[in-house]
Amino acid sequence: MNTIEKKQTSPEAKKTKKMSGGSVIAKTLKNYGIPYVAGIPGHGCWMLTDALMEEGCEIPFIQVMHEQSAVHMADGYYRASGKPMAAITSLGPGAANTIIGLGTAYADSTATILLTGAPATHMEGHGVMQELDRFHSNDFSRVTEGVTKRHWEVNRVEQLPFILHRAFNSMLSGRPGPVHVEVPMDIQTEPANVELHDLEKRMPVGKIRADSKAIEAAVRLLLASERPVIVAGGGAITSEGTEELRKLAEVVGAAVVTTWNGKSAFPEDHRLFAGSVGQTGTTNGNALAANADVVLSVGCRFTDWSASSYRKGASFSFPPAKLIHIDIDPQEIGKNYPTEVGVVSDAKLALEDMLALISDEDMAKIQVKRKDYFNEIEQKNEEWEQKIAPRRDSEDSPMTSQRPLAELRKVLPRDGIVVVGSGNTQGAVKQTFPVYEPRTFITSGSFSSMGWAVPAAIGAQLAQPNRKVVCIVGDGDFMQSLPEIAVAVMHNIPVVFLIQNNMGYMSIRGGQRKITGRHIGSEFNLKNGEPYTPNFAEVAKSFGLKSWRAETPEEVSEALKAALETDGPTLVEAMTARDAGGPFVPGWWDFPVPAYIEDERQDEYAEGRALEQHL
Ligand SMILES: Cc1ncc(C[n+]2csc(CCOP(=O)(O)OP(=O)(O)O)c2C)c(N)n1
Ligand SMILES: [Mg+2]
Repeated sequence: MNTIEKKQTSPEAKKTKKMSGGSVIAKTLKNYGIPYVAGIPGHGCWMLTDALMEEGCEIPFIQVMHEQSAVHMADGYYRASGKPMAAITSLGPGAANTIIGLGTAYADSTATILLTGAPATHMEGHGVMQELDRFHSNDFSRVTEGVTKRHWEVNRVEQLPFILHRAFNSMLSGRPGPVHVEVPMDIQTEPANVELHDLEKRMPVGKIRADSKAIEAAVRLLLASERPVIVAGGGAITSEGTEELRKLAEVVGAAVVTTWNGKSAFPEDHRLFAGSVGQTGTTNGNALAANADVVLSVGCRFTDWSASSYRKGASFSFPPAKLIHIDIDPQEIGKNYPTEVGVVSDAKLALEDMLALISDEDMAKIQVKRKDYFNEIEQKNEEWEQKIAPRRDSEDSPMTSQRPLAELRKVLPRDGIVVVGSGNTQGAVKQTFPVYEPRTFITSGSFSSMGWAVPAAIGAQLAQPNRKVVCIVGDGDFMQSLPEIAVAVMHNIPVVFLIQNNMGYMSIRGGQRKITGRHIGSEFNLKNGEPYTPNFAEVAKSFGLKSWRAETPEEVSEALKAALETDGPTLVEAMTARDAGGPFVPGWWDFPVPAYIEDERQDEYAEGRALEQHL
């Protein structure tokens, strides 16, 4: 993917065992299976990127237009494959540009390794070009403290094998997350005799498995329950436990609901699928989960968004419902809700262990006992279908946010992947775009970063070159990383970028209007009040993508078909309505109402807040 001008290595140089710090890193990344490195070279990382051209160290380099995108790309790669890729940047601004990338990966627990350059150790603190030195010499690392699982500063080349196996162990084991290694410029160039470490010898055998008492208690509760609901979070997908999840749901007769990151953990055309939970969840999902007597949570941490800010009866009711909470991270157990059974385990293994305790006889009894419950799930699903149908099937032009999604679903294969940005599109896809296989829906669920979707989709396509990848993104979100479409062109990465253009931050305007009845800074307008937008299809053409601007459902449908058949990146700009185009809001969200509003909105807020169960 990159052009590597092969360096001529002299026979003497080949004989010596000494390697520069840069080569130690490049060779280790290669040995540990890193498939791509994304980033922007700068003087602070010259010898890190240079080492990627050394014999035996070659890893394709994808240059991006903004360092944040390098981390988002690695994040998308991990979410689509479960495998990490790396990002490399220079020091100073290049390194600082990665912070939102790291924060996004940290919030959603995705494994990514970032290497940044730093001033040479003998120059630290002197105000080296691009150094942050006033509070503390070479101070960038501390900036990453809140957004990484761990970080390391390298002081000697000899430390590198140790630091690198620690970094890989940290990002991949337990609850995954992003790690950062800072490599001073002299360490990148200095030679040393080092022995590289095998990663297999530095990783545990197997994964964390639950205490058998916890598994027995969980199964007893589920078998005795009347209205069980399984909440699938991102951990169900990360653990590769979706097959076990489906089997357990069938065996115990539980409805399954998903969170942002849990979407795609369960096939949405399965009779036990009951939508999603939270503020922009679905009516069926929220109603069933809020009225369950036993909830089994699989790799979900109950964010306020997924739990309707813990308002009793909106998405959940603990108590009276009893919670079985499976999580790899013991700190999540009991954090937001009291648990009946807290299970610390890899989700797949816990589900496997639970299945092993359930007999055919138990299963047969359950199917009889759940007859009415199954009917209720079906009926609630039908009610939701009736609610979304008018927006999804609307013939309006400009279109609803949902209509282009309906057209896309018709033409995207079952294993096609959608990578979804923030704003109205994020909620609309969650509610009205069914997915069927794990890792086919990817979104920045918790940090919900604008600017993430475009590079993340490129990363997902790199991870899954044989699948269709569609990036669904609002115009505002798109404009935060628009230049990255150049990367897709240069490397011929065939992502379809579906831009929903409603000329502004309409999800934000919706919230502003709802709470205060007015809005500021959310519409894109000219001075005279006329709506403003660039023509994204034309912009894309000038970048070298085949593109279409679609005003009607028919035009979107035709454009998407053509885009998916194109061998190379494409862009479809769907013109969507500023009004009445957003997702439904079946849940609740704790957003304080300002004191100067003195009408019923204050009472509604106070009433909701009084019902919150998390304190
Ligand atoms: C980096 C970042 N800044 C601000 C926000 C807050 N925010 C969430 S959605 C949104 C608007 C998104 O606009 P667009 O992509 O056009 O989608 P729309 O809401 O119009 O559907 C904003 C500003 C965010 N999520 N991320
Ligand atoms: Mg918009």
